[in-house]
Amino acid sequence: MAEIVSEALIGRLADWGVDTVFGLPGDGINGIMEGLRRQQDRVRFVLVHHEEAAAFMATGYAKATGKLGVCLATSGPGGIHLLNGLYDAKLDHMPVLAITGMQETSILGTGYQQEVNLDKLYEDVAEYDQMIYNPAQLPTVVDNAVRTAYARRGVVHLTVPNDIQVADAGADPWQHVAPARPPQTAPVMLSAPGMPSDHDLQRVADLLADGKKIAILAGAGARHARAELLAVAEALAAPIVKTLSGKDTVPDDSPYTTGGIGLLGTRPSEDLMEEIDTLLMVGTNFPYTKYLPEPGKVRVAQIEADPARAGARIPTEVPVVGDAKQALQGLLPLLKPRSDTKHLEKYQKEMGKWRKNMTALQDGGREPIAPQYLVSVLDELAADDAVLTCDSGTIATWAARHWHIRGGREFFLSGNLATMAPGLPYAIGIQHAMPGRQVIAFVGDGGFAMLMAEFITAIKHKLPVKIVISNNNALGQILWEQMILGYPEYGVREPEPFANYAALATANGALGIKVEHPGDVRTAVQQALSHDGPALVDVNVNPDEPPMPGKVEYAQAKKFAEAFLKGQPRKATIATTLFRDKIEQLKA
Ligand SMILES: Cc1ncc(C[n+]2csc(CCOP(=O)(O)OP(=O)(O)O)c2C)c(N)n1
Ligand SMILES: [Mg+2]
Repeated sequence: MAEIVSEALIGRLADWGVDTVFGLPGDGINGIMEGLRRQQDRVRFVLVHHEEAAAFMATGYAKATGKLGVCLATSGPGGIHLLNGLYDAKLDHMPVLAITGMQETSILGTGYQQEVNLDKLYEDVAEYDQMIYNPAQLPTVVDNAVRTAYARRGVVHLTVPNDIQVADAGADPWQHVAPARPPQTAPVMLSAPGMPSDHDLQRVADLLADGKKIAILAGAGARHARAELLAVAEALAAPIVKTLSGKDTVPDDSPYTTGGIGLLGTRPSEDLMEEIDTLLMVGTNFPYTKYLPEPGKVRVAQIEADPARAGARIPTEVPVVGDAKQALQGLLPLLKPRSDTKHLEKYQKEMGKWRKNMTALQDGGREPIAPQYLVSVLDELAADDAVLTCDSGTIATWAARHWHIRGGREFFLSGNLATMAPGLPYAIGIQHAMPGRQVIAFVGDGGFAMLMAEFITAIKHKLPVKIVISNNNALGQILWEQMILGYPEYGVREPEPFANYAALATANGALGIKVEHPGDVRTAVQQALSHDGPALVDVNVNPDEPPMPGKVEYAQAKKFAEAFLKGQPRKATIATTLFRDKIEQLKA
């Protein structure tokens, strides 16, 4: 059998170390499916139920492994479905390759069925975006695509017309008229050097030496630099604030962290940002600038991998380009260790109070179930190297505050796109890459429902993922946002009764447990975590539990009160929950 283009395409990806492709077939990619069939010993194809999920799986795979994630969709609608997941990869800087089908070359431009110009559609999302017109372009375009995905840390796209997919891989049908050979390259790539210059590092050290009250802000780009971050924090006697995507940079119980920042962050982090005179940003492009110190009030140094992003959020005196781990290693010997630890101790004390306040909200005696209690049980029972995926919603606040990074735990969610629904597909992508790890998706009812068919994917692939749904029968996050805007909630609650997602699991042969009372939470989570296969725990939680900011500002409280006055439904239960939250914290 002569080698066809699709076979060469998949083979070249295997040469690059690709072992998994997430996708869904269609008449636009039957040739590529044949390529995958022929290469099945080298590359596994994971059949999903929705292309958006395939793109999320590829993104989750890339987030957890650092390797290229690959997804595949048919021409037209399939390619359109991929987009949300691809934008998630783009915004969180993950190397992901999308392969799509295209109508055969002879009818391009004739308005044939499903003729969508995917190369044009992907122009904005992709760093490299190429239609393959001629088998001779292979394998170089594959090499270029993969190298670009890694080098620019983003999305790349190859679209292959049907006739090219099944063409002879060695075919070169046209006369050559350019003074060039058909391209030939090797599947190799080297990362840019990660160590900044001595001069730049010295400037960072000098700036830090002048600082009296310093904070370190660590993001996802510093996930591989835990030891270095802690060593620098110790030397500077300065607390580390973590962005949500950087939650697993350092453990939550470390005396060197004040936890998260932003709406779902901690009060000590907010106070710290208001008090400091010097900020060291490491591996972060934190977008919520309102939570950064006021420009002009602080001196800022930043260690950032991408020169375009160094100094992009706040006036930065010393922007340094490099890898977080290597740069911090280079910086450490230049720092004079501080004996005055008053600044650090102040925030350690504040964190002691904050932790007590959070523990007080993990009240297992409340009916309906407090979502904070649900996370606390999961936190206690999950493995020390568990991977938690999460979605946008109030669940992100509960996970940020009540899921604790310890040991080798990891945490992933859609950081910058903040899209709903990736939690479940991320878990599937990650479990494929890490079969031995405990992988848990902590998601809301809204996000889960969007792509819930992928739980069937997990069942069919016998993936032991654990799904824990914080089911408040509402788009909870938006409910509170509407009230903070000063208006009563509208169009954000599902009609009663609460949906039963556990039934979806049991009906398809997985473990599914519906929980309605706090006394049943622990046993259900325990059972799911120890179950040898996919398991889903669907927990009805209090829909009136507000994710309060770490520090409530007067303006926010006023808007909240305005919403009440304008006719906010369920005022009484919301007020009761808030009142009980405060009482519990005062008791603690
Ligand atoms: C695709 C998408 N649609 C809408 C939103 C806006 N949004 C953010 S959080 C949220 C509510 C999520 O509801 P759920 O998953 O049930 O979590 P909850 O907030 O109730 O805990 C919505 C609608 C979004 N981020 N992404
Ligand atoms: Mg919800």
